[in-house]
Amino acid sequence: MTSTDSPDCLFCKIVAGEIPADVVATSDTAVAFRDIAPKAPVHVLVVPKEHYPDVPAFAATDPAGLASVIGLADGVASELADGQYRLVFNTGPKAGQTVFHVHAHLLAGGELPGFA
Ligand code: DGP
Repeated sequence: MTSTDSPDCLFCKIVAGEIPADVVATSDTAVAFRDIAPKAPVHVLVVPKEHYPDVPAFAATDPAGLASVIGLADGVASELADGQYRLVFNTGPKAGQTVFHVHAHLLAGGELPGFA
């Protein structure tokens, strides 16, 4: 499934440039843009251009694409922060996933609160 196969998907529309976003980096296969409701000094969402609903579907179908998302996130963390970061893939509504186009939350900048 490609991004254009999901016309109602918010992040497909951002990837397509149909909805504005503060894009901080792109690659051939992924786009990184600032989260609209940041939870850290640097809070960027990194999404593949192709549409997958969540990270297990993405990993099962395109593991190289998942590696590319992580690589783009790493580069953004070095560019906008000090290269130390947290990556979060919320998976499923009970875990807080609200947009069903796989996305990595890149959280960085300053001391991040611990969890668990
Ligand atoms: P999640 O809850 O894991 O599905 O994360 C979805 C994130 O998407 C959430 O942190 C807020 C962000 N978000 C929602 N709508 C928009 C939008 O229109 N633009 C941007 N940049 N971020 C959005």
